[in-house]
Amino acid sequence: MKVFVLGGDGFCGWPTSLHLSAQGHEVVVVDNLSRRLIDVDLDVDSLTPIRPIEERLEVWKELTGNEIRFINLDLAQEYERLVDLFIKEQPDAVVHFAEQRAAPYSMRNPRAKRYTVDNNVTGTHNLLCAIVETGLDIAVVHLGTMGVYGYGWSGSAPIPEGYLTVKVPTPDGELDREILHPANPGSVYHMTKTLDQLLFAFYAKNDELRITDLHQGIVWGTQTPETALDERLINRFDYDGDYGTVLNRFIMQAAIGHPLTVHGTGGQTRAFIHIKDTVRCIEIALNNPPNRGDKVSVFNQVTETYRVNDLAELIASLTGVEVAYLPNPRNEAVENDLNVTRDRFLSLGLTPTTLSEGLLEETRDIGLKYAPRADPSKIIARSVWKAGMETSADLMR
Ligand code: NAD
Ligand code: USQ
Repeated sequence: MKVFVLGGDGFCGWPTSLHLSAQGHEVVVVDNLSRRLIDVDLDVDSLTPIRPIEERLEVWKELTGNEIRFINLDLAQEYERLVDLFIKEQPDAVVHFAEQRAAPYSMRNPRAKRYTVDNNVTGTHNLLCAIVETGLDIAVVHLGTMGVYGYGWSGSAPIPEGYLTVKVPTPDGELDREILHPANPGSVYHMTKTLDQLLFAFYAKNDELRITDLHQGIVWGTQTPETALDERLINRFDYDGDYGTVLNRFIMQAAIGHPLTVHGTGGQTRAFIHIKDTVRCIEIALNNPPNRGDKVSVFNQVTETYRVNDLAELIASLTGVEVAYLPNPRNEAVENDLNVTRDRFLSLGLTPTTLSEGLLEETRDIGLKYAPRADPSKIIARSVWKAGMETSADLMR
């Protein structure tokens, strides 16, 4: 299969590109390198020493003989180039990772809010519109998020895979209907993913595009078998207050002896998946596309759920580091239950990597090994959800 990986230089996109290439697919990475520029703007760096995309691809070819091409293109800004590229290359499928993905960054200031909406919504729409304009039958696999469902909306009822069956009262009795699960985003970033869902629903209905939307939980870990082949292929590891996600942040914090930064009580329950399983899920989704005329195919791409506080206590007990309960900079439920249906990937052969298997390796091979590269001043989360909210950065003044 010829696969375009949009956002193929990023944390999920890079290991996915290598995995698909290793499976024998022809892979083209399309990325505008905006994520690297945001690092420069925020004056932060990946904990792991990531190499320029050109060098990454040269090393991959040198080690495996497999060629991955790179095209620097802005999905949200360069519509005509995208159309020309599709006509010239005729890909079979596109994996769409190319969005601004950090919730705290999306709440940072008006500029970041507007950038996140413009970049994510226009990028996704450009992709769909270009497929229709070219008339090509390109299957789309998009990385959505568990956050589209929100937390606690339906109490302890399991979150279904995308669709909810409801009863609609009418004068003639009740109608059974299947609807997209109500959207309940918790940040401007998560809101863009709920808007993506509507774009997909429309283009699947109107133009019969074949679309898979993967509602992924928080990805943890760093390496896959392919990125671990050579240090020059290493995946990125974000730990700063905007882009670092909770479990990887705790692993890095423990490695440098920084108190673990629990927001609020830590009663927030979230869904997680290891990066090794992310790449496998994408491959499974590519191999099982919907047919033309089908509704959007939705998978919940998660393997385990944990309460933030339990993760912190677990890592503290393994490493001896303290847990710090900090003011929560986010406007989110203090605590929530989370019960997620995740049958589809399991039935298609996914064998999950569990926290108990991967945590020690991650702490040793990434956290401790690259600890000297950490800048502790970048750890505290400073982006607040509403003006006037206190953060732990305020306490440190
Ligand atoms: P990332 O920021 O590391 O990677 C995104 C990549 O897309 C970057 O390389 C960036 O340069 C590129 N990009 C962004 N806008 C672009 C544009 N307009 N044109 C071309 N390229 C563009 O993010 P990630 O962690 O790899 O996440 C990838 C996708 O997976 C995102 O859509 C995110 O919402 C989703 N996701 C991530 C996680 C997670 O925990 N990392 C969890 C659930 C879902
Ligand atoms: N949290 C802490 N301490 C920290 C960092 C986070 O307690 O140091 C808490 C947050 O307040 C939140 C939870 O941990 O309650 C998760 O935060 P996160 O930053 O790990 O994850 P989130 O902001 O939800 O975003 C990440 C990715 C995003 C993806 C999402 C999947 O950045 O791209 O869509 O996970 S999900 O959460 O399932 O929607």
